[in-house]
Amino acid sequence: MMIKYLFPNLYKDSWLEKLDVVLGDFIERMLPPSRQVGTFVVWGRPNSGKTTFISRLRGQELGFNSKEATTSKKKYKNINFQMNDGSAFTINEIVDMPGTMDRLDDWLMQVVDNDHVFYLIDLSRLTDRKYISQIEWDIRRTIEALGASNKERKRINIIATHIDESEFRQFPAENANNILQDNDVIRQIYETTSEYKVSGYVYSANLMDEDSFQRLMESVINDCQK
Ligand SMILES: Nc1nc2c(ncn2[C@@H]2O[C@H](COP(=O)(O)OP(=O)(O)O)[C@@H](O)[C@H]2O)c(=O)[nH]1
Ligand SMILES: [Mg+2]
Repeated sequence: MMIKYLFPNLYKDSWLEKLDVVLGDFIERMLPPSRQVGTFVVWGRPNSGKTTFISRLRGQELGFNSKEATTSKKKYKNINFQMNDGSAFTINEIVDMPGTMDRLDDWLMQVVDNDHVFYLIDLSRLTDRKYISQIEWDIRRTIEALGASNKERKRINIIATHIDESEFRQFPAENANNILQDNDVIRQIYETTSEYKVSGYVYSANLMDEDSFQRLMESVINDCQK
């Protein structure tokens, strides 16, 4: 720990080293244990918020690299995330993938291999017919893959981002989900999950807002335990 760096010459084999180990142990035990939540894989069409979502989890500054599109698959290990209520969780691995269509097959394999599956949709684009048919296609394929993999107990977690730029922005966050369920596109998604007997849930958030992100992760992590 610290002592090693403050007194490097005195440190080795001295009582300082023993004290250091004891202090380290003590501090470790005082910290709340971090829940291990398994591996995450995140996908969605370009600009749905994948990089922003992962940057927030990694405690990275937003916008640092979100301007440029992710062009290759990136994996991050052991992400520790501290919640505002003092609890913490560790994501064992998180996979960030390019949002381009040619990644669909790669995604479908990741869906089978990872513990938690997150597909992001941009709520502000739910009026764009072309976008709707793209996400409905991706989601149907994802649900099929889950259903066919003997992993149907695994959920599809849909995160509806950009709520602040959507028609749902005027509703208080705690009602957003009830209102969302009345939307045709969202209802269609729920119908697809029940058609394939795969469970799924649609969360919503403004990823640019710290509080909204915290609320989102509270529900997500709570549901990860089940
Ligand atoms: N207003 C708003 N902007 C967002 C939200 N999520 C992401 N953005 C912005 O949308 C753009 C695309 O996000 P990014 O994370 O790069 O998407 P990716 O292409 O899926 O990785 C960036 O300019 C983000 O700052 C959100 O919930 N609300
Ligand atoms: Mg990206």
